[in-house]
Amino acid sequence: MRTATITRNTSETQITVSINLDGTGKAHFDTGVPFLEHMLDQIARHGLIDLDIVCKGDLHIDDHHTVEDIGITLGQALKAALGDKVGIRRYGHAYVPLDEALSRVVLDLSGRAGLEYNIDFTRALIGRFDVDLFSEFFHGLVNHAMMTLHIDNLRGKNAHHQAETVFKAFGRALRMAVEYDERMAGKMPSTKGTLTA
Ligand SMILES: [Mn+2]
Repeated sequence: MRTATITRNTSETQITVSINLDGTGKAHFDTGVPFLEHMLDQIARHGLIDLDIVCKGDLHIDDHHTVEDIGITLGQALKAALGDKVGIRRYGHAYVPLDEALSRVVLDLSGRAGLEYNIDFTRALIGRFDVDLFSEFFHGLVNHAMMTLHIDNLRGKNAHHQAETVFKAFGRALRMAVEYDERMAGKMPSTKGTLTA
């Protein structure tokens, strides 16, 4: 089982993330930001990744530090759990619809940080949640997981649907990329010989 637990403490947030890439989609969250938890649950369920995330953040200010720092810590946990990446598929992609909304996520566990983020949200708020924070979340995640991530919401009218299709597609794409490929067994999926340098 590829697992990791990372604790990250700053004056703004105290976070512990536990991850199992070979899980069943079991999830537990205690972050104080319900809509983010609804999105993290999509990553776990559709990625078949077990996730336990506990965060005490400065929510009296706003959700910003909590959402960004959960992205950072999840990225660190993902990188640690992936280890040397021998035998994995490395690339993943998925299209996910939800009613009128459709999103595409393509990723490469490349060892390099890069984010192309294209979501034109139709509203600034989903309930109490500021949609600007999704960009902060994914920047934090790719910068610490060291992955290349292309996110495109291709269409959508309902902002909840726009966000949910992105997170479901991210979960699906991540599942594909971290999966072991029988034909790649014992091999590094790179002609460079490493995906961690
Ligand atoms: Mn929903």
